Amino acid sequence: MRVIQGDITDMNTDAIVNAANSGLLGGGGVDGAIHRRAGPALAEYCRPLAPCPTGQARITPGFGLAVRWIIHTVGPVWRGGRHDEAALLAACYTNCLHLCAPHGIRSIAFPAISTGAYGFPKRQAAEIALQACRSFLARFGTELEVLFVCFDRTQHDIYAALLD
Ligand code: AR6
Repeated sequence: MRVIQGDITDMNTDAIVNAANSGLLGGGGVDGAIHRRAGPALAEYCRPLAPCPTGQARITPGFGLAVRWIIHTVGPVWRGGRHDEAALLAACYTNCLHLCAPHGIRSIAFPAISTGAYGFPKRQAAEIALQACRSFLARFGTELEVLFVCFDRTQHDIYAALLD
């Protein structure tokens, strides 16, 4: 597991993860950036895969992106922490990772799901992300490379400190 600062649409891992909404047709933030660079064929492909419930994941080709696969997951909207937000966020990471082996994915890049428009506290979200991925790797995925791509310095430094 590694953290880097950057734009997830520049990654050349086997797969990148999109922080989508249940409609899967694009939006703002990382979702908007991915749909813009992948092109309109992505939304067309996504249409029959919707709705995607919170915590679950759907896989599509990468279309105009350098990656072979995009895994779309829907993070929870932060509503104070008593609405199962932590478990749902952990499920996002775990469900994305479960799609890797069946699709031959050996490297995957995650954004900080739910920490933008959905308002999840950044440090808690990073702890959940790392914990979910760490448990998954311990159980199944010794070969899998997991990258956390942080758009801003603050988020990067939170991950870096936790990974240390
Ligand atoms: N690369 C990496 N990280 C990014 C990028 C990028 N290009 N752009 C933003 N981030 P958000 P959410 C970071 O809002 O909170 C959308 O409208 C950003 O700094 O993209 O899960 C969807 O359609 C933040 O840390 O996703 C949904 O409706 C993190 O990505 C909703 O927002 C997540 O921010 C999902 O909200």
